[in-house]
Amino acid sequence: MPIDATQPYDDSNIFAKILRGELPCNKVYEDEHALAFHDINPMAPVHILVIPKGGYVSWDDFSERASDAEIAGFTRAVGKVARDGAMVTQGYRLLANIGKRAGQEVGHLHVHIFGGQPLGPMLA
Ligand code: DGP
Repeated sequence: MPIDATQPYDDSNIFAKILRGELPCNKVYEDEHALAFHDINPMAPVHILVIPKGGYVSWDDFSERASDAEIAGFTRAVGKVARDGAMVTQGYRLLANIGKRAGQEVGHLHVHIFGGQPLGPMLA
């Protein structure tokens, strides 16, 4: 069920549990600001989620409340994961769903990285 991204951050969400080590994930990358892991339900040959270590509901919340260091660190981590996955030459897609109407299911900011095949039209 999509979440209301205007609500305050609630650390009972699945990705907060992954960050605390209470649930497993198939980790791709981790640093001070970010954790990246494979999506449990991949929609492309490469489908990785990158999440910030801090508790932010959505990109909206993150861009408003996160420090410059968190924003820089997280943004660089997304780029690094894509580069390390050698997706840059073939192209890839970044996507973040924000709120109910976009179908956001987990109330902790996550950026999807899709790649490994031609991706087709944006909203298909
Ligand atoms: P979104 O609709 O943007 O909120 O996407 C949520 C994504 O999270 C969806 O592609 C499936 C993925 N997901 C949900 N639960 C888990 C989980 O427990 N582990 C992993 N790795 N991915 C999950």
